[in-house]
Amino acid sequence: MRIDAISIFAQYFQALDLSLLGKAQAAGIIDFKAHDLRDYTHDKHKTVDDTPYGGGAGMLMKPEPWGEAFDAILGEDVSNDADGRPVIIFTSPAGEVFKQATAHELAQRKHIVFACGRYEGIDQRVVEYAASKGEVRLISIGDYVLNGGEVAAIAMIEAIARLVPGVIGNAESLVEESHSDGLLEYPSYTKPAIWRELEVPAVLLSGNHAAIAKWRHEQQVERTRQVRPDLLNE
Ligand code: JF8
Repeated sequence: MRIDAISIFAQYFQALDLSLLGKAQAAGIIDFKAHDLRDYTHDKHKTVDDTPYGGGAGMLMKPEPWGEAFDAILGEDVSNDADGRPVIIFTSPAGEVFKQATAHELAQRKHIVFACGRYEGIDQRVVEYAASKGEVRLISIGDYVLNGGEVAAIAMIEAIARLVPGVIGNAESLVEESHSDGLLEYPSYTKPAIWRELEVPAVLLSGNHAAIAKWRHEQQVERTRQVRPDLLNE
């Protein structure tokens, strides 16, 4: 799988060289590259922003550097077969909310490009232009306000990459996740059995695997009911 990210803060993506994705890159499973949008400017000041038509607060990202970045990264022409067509994700608080199901869908793709805005966002024509190069999606990581799309893209890349076969060391973790679909995790304990007078629930020390599975499922349902009742109706 190929993943590109376009941003004026390409250094953010160095976080992905750690752990998981770093190993997947070394193993050749994922080919990730962060691109500095300013490399696609031509003026002395590497300008990427300008004032909005119609007025309003703040600055917008101007279209020209984005157009050049997409041309360079995606080529002047793109394959039209559904499988190889890149998906271009604009991180946006106005997008559909990213879910585990979104991560599973995107983990099937061959090429994903993240367009990470800053300021008050990107000139809308950039979204239209990107649609001539691939499948465009506007995606948000949740209902809160960030200063730009980089942190959102990093979260999505980590969620997607760990679903790509060979990336996660522990294939069992993914199987277990798929069984506990839509519920919060049960509480977990390790040694010692008593720590600062706090005991591990006795059932976990019983060796009774059926009882343990039942207890864990009950914990999941109860936690979900208390903290995230919305998940029980999805
Ligand atoms: C941004 C560009 C976002 N969940 C989210 N909150 N805020 C953002 C976001 C994304 C892009 C830009 N400001 C300027 C905020 C996502 N995804």
